[in-house]
Amino acid sequence: MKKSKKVIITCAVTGAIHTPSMSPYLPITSEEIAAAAIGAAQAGAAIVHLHARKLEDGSPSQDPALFKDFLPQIKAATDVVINITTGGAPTMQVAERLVPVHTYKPEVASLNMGSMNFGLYGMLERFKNFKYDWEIPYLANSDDRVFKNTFKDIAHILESCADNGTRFEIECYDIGHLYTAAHFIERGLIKPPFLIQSVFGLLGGIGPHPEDVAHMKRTADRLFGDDYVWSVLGAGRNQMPIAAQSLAMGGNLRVGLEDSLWDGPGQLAKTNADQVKRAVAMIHALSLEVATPDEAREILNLKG
Ligand code: KMH
Ligand code: ZN
Repeated sequence: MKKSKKVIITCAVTGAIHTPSMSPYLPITSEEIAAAAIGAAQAGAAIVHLHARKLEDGSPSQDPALFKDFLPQIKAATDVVINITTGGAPTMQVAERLVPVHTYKPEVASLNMGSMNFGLYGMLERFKNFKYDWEIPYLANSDDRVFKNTFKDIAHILESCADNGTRFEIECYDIGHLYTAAHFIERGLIKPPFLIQSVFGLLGGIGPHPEDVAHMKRTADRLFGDDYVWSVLGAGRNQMPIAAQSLAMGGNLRVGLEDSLWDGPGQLAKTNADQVKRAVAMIHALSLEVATPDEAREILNLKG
């Protein structure tokens, strides 16, 4: 793992997993997404990971016109690194998922390293009073849905973005995804430093146990040596415990309402910045430092 005293905080401000009725604080409109990203950057996030949502019902959308409504606002107010999703939502086809990244050629884009079950079990029971027609089927049908990221899909994403200078946030939800990343590195389609984002605690992927975290890092160390920058995210209640484990092991972290709606037990996070502030406090408690966007650019060798 490439080590640094500076910890890179990524904030994923809205995503596509949570639905609007789960939290009044989930950013939906361009103003809300811009304000969330700017607030996260001001609190210490070096990178913001961005999805868009339809105004009328908060459903996930990869319409580049929606991104156009918040990207300039974020860029005008901060120097935060922009990271645009290529995951979109598990219901979308790859061609649709790629449009915003092809349009805006960001410094960073996500890249999901395998097809997987993406279980949203439990959310229907935990949350009530869904307001929009799409929310209940979106959650209920997750038990028969595959988040499709075949080798062909991954190669297409890498090849079609090859001239953009975009670095990928390589999302690894299980150990096999590290080996898939190694395969694409061997094919020359991904260049160092590799930003490995390990995802823990999503149903369908690796669990959040410290043994899982240790195994992920140990395997990444063996496959990528000093050529990779390691970041982690924990789903839901696992968010801060997973972040703490990464910090203790010299890694980086991702927070944000895409990954968890919570700011402590039973307490909905009112802003993305609240979660970033928790992460900053943990970093300082361990006598570590928070990377600025420019320091993140240097560590990750971004195009700037
Ligand atoms: N939703 C996260 C677990 C993407 O946008 O490409 C992973 C993610 C997917 O961020
Ligand atoms: Zn995402």
